[in-house]
Amino acid sequence: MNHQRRLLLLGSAGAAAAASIGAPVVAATAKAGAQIDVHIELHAVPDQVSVRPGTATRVWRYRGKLLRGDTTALESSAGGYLGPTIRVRRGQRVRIDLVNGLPESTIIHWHGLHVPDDMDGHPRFAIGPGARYVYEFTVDNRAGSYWYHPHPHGRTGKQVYAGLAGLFLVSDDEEAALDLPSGAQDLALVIQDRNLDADNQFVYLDGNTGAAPQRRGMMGEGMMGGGMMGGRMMGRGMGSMMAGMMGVLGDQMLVNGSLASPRHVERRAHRLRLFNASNTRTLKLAWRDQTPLTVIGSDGGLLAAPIQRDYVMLAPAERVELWVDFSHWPPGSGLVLRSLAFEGGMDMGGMMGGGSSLPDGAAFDVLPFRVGGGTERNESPPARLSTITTAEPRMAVNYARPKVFEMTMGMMVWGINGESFDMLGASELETVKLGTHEIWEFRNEGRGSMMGMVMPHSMHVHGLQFRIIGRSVSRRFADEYGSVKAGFVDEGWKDTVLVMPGERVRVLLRFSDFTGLFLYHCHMLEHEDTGLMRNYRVEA
Ligand SMILES: [Cu+2]
Repeated sequence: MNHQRRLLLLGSAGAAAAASIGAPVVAATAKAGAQIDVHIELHAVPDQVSVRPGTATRVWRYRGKLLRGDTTALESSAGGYLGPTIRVRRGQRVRIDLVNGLPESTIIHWHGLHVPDDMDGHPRFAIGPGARYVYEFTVDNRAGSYWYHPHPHGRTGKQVYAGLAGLFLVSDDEEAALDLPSGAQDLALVIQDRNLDADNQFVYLDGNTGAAPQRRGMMGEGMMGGGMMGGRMMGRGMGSMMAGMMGVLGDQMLVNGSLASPRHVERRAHRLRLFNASNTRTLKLAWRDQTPLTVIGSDGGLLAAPIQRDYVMLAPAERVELWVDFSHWPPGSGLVLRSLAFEGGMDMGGMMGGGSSLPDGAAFDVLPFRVGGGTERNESPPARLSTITTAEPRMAVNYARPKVFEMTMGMMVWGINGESFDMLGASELETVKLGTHEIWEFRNEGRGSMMGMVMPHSMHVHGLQFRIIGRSVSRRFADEYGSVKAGFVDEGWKDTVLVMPGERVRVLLRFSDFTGLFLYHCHMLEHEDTGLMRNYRVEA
């Protein structure tokens, strides 16, 4: 496929032009006549939902329609604003039509999936209001907990905050043979922090999100700098500008798109799939009673075997799967999933935080559970879960010279190696050969930052799953690092990795099947939107 030609046909300008004449934009790698197993239409639309008692919250959300396939392939979310959960099996051919019912352009990214570049939701494919983008791909991922969300350049943070996100769960034969907890015992929990005003509307940077026009009077247009003092609502001006770059934190925890209410669980084994879909906040998850966590999976599916952790770190876009046997607790007991305090989070002495009173790294309750009655079963997870090939750094073509990608800050703009986002550009360093392995090192040492300030980043690579092969931290940050390091789950396949202040993380990547232009970026969405995102190009 001639790359330049495809860009001409399918770039944003082309997409907009196609929309204006009503023609759907069909991704170039769609195969005419291929057998489709699942066909879904997703409409991105303004809506109103009950997020907490009182006035309904204006949101943007995905609404789905199943046009072909098993009825299990699409499940509407119960309450809240999340999009429908898409459930597919590895090997299925999927067609998904995105219909943009929003007043601005958008595009969907299938987070964690291995798909061709024009199916991946790169911002160059964003479509305007009223337009349709047709995705078609074969699900080639391991069983696991993936998700989908918008990816238009500069507006991903705002659109996700407004409510656009949904789950994409993949199953396969290897997983099915394990007979893991299913049905009501397979709980997906999407954790997001938000700020809500007194009228239950989301507050994002300089105003409310959602379909309604911003009510500037109420949002304190004149509150210039009010947010600097840690007020709930950021006015326009310096505080908003800084939060727009550093990140937006909320003080209200939402689970699956509504106020976290107690989950009633039976006294038996459960599979808990935890998603951190927050814009910027990192979680340090643990049971409040200090019962250790049994981890069975991460971003790219099941681990080789269950592992124990006292807590797990979960940066924005990371996932972790837990095995929990609730029969360990007496009937009627309550337990609480909590985020523990940690050092090294985004903190600028109360100046930051998008108006939240809850700093990054502060402790808070995420979700209470109520344990019901029932028989004691004492179930254990299977001792072997999956086949995970050993990561072999020597397979990398640059084994002797890992590529270094350093998170940098310029004049109010983020970057990688000093370069911010360039829609169609990729440097020589960012060019890789199809069929090869490479080692990349993400460095977070605060180069170019103001006042030596360094904050965590959540690095995500599109189009593949990678392996984490090494971490090191500078002495200056050793104490802060000590409060998080026991919570990493680096054993399995990953698409997103937390890189703490002062840290260097080495990953092993394989570029297979698809050439083209893919993204790698920080998944703290305000960082991404303000430049901490670049392309890499896979060449034949
Ligand atoms: Cu970041």
